[in-house]
Amino acid sequence: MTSPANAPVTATDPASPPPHPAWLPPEAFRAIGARRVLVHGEGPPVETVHDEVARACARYGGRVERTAAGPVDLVLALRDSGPLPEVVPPAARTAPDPDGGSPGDEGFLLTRSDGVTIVLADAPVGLLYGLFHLVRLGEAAFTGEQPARTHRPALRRRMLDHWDNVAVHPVMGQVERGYAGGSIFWRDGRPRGDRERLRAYGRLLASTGVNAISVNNVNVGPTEALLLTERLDDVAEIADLLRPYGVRVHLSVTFAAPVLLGGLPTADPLDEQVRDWWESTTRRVYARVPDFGGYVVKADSEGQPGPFSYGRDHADGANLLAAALAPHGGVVHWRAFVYDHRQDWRDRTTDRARAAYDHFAPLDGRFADNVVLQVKFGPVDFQPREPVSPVIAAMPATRLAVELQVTQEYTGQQWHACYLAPWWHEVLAFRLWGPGERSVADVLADVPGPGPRRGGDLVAVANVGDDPFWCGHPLAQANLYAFGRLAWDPRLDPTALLDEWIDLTFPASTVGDPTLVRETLHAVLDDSWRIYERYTAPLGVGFMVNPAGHYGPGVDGYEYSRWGTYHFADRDGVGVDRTRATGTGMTGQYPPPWSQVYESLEQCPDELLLFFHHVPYSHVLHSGSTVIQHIYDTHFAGVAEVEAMRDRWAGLAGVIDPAVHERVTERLAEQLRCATEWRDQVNTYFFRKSGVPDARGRRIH
Ligand code: GCW
Repeated sequence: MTSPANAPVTATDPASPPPHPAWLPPEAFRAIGARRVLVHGEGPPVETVHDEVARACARYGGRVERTAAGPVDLVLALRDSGPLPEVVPPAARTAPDPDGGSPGDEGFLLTRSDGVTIVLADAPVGLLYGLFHLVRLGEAAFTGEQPARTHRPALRRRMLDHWDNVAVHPVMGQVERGYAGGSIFWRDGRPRGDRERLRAYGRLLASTGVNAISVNNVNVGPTEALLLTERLDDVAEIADLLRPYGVRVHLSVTFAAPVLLGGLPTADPLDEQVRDWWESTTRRVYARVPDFGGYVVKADSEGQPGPFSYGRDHADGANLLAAALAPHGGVVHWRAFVYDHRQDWRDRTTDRARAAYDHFAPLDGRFADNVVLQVKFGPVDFQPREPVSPVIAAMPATRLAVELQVTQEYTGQQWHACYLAPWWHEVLAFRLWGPGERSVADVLADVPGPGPRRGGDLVAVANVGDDPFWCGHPLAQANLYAFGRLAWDPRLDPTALLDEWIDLTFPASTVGDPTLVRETLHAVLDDSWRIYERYTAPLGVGFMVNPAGHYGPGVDGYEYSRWGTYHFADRDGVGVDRTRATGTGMTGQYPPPWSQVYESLEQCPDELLLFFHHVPYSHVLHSGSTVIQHIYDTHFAGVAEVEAMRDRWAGLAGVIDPAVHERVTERLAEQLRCATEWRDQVNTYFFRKSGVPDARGRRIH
């Protein structure tokens, strides 16, 4: 058994075979490829649409043309590209846009009448999104009459951040928190030049609706810093490859760039020369990459430089970069992940979970219009269970991005099957001001109501690498897929998204037993995030991971460290007191009713109990179980469920692609080993601390 720590990094070079098609195998295009198709319009993404359709038609017997020469089954047309082709039925051309809104920059209108399916868009990329919508529909796109419906993304920017290093970092490697081999962009300090792989990636992203990526780690090292200036050509090359897919490129930059790259004595955001340097540097970036997206900045965070060094605050810092980007239409994603990473564990007054709010909420109203404050979804750090960050409710005058983690740093590192869409859905659907009020998704989508009205982005840390299956774990592709789809429409149901992904990735005609495949994938993935939660840190307390790589258990791994992630277990109880009454007061950062709900031991939801409260092991949960018995029960249950996942998966042998089957089988074996280790360490730890035996008499070591 290969363990994650010493798993070989899969290297491929430009000449290597193309990676796994993921959710876009040729078969997914069968319904379109069998039709007579007209593609009308110009612009790079329209060419992409045409090429996709042409490839599908060559395979499945249809035909594609640019001007109608006869009857067609499908029209994909840009509305402002001259008169619409004759074949577009009069009803479709004159029909007002439903919902009163036009497709806009990225949307499309879909209708079907008189046997013709019609996709109309106002901008080329809308046509591309329309095409991929048809791919998802398959044959259903070509049946019956369909009234006109406009599809538009709920969120303006749907972005993946790559924590890829250009040069291999001595500790973090080529990709920080990357679990899928090397970087698709960089290798050993150079661009890896695998153009086909980048095109394939752009295609996958466009098919889910992702429209922006950043191409380097937010921890910016000396080599990475140069991408902004002398290595701009490397960035431009990526931008050129992704442009046809409607994906704009952003860059992580270091706040110290004026010193490091510009030779200035300071990076003080209020210094005139520093301003000039950012302005001229940014001008050069746009001269080279006209549709450049903007900068991503991790400042004063975990050792990265920032405005604090100059006695300035984060509004000063963010606005400096925003001013340089504004004339070109760019944005700065300024991360709110600012906390004291050198805290003394003896100091009970400092609470890392408070930090982002304490730093940023007072700055609301001071950020320029093109600053997007990028907030991790929870107050601590991408844990499998945390409350939603109170910052999202606290900054009505600031544009926000909520940051998720598709890469499975704390959720099994792509060795464990862990379908994260249900978790993200829960976060996005969380009603920040209580039942009936606006959700996180509403804030980002700028749905009217009290509270923030600036709209925002959904951003996630990417999970791909040069692994033949893109993600190490073939089933982790579902997370990448679901992220893009949720960013397009946060109301989508995670189970339905899994079905979409299954339909595309395992088309019925390519597998032995489609029903068995669907049932097995649901059995393995539907509840996998909750299963992961069960065998890891209990009741929202978080961490308990091995500090070396955040994989596997380490109950006290962080307990006496400087990182601010403690559980405070002793012989009597466990949990972090964040109440206003007796703890750090973090509950007061939430608006009502949550400020009261989290404060109250009686009302606090079980799954967050130990995040907000320190309780005795005998404390009785809403579930009726004591805390200690809950810990034992969930850990035994979690491992049993992983066993069941493994057994279910075995039933797909000979039914799906053997390479996929084998890879997942290998990963499930490791998941079971690791889950067992979690169970035994956590249960034993709490048994030894509390002395309370398992009420069911199971073996605890
Ligand atoms: O979760 C932590 C990771 C760091 C990461 C940091 C961040 C890029 O362990 O590796 O650094 O978050 O989000 O900046």
